[in-house]
Amino acid sequence: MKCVRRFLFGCLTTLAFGSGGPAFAGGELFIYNWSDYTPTDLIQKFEKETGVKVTVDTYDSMETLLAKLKSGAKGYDITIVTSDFVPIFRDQGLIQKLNISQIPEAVNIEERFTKLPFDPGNEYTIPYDWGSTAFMINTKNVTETADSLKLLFDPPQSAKGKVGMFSSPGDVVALAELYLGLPFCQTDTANMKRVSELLEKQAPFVKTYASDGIIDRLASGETWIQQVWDGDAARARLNNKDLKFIFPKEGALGWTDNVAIPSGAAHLDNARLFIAFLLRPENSALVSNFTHYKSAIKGADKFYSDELKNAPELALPENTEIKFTPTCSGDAIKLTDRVWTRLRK
Ligand code: N2P
Repeated sequence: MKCVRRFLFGCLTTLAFGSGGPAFAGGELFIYNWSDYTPTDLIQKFEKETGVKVTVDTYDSMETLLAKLKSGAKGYDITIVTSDFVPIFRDQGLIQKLNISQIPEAVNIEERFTKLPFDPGNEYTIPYDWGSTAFMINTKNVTETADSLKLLFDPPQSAKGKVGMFSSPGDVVALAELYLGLPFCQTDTANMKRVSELLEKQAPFVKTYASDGIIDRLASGETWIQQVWDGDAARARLNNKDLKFIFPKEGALGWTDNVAIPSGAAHLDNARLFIAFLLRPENSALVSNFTHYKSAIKGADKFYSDELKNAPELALPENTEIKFTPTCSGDAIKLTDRVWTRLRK
């Protein structure tokens, strides 16, 4: 079948979902993704195969994405939502159903990623990649025993002004809860007071609360003890061999990042085309080889780079538990926000 741009909409569906091969669609696609998270080679390949012109815009946290979409921002066709936030976006009508049954490539999703509690059956999302959150140290400057989140939350005097934390209240509070041995999404005010006190005590050691620019900050030595995702840690280590990702004895936070279509997306067919494209193992591996997070697509591992296969950050020790963060209730989110406002005032 031959399609030219002006006849696009007549034949796009067949091209996107029926052929299993390259599809020429034309038009545009606007992606809103985490920073440092969209591989150029992936986008170039998609543009070449489809003739779609892609524009990528970035955010630094789920809170930023949520605020942006809630404020009524239109113009995005694809966004990436982290697991615990998916129900929040869904319930607020900010993302739309994918009609996954019309995307044949969906059979490529590893079975365990088709039944996750935040989106069973992949009604609203498909996995982009998945990973864990803990911390990284610069072994040249930090010589203390590094096996516990204590080093991050109660750092040595020598690391004053050298600690980096995320800018996302949810991510910071969840890791603090893990350290304190508290269940996630606390609604108990006494327990949240403990979280608050821990973070207030840590604050004088913190150089910056930011979730973007972490790879550079670690590699340049601006931070020595840094809250980090395992993939960003792997990428930072490539530029600074003194960096070491720590698997804390308390465990690490687990998450999946997921591709979703915002409500009101203007280029719906191209969004679906991009999703089908991402579901092909060789394309999902392009994501993983760049981000250094694992793919949830069957067969993608065959296309992993040696660097990714051997990354120590992804070699979870048997005794380290990954604890996937659930979606917090409105009350728990309010308490988290209160702790955060006090911390950042
Ligand atoms: C962005 C990495 C985001 C992973 N550099 C967190 N879900």
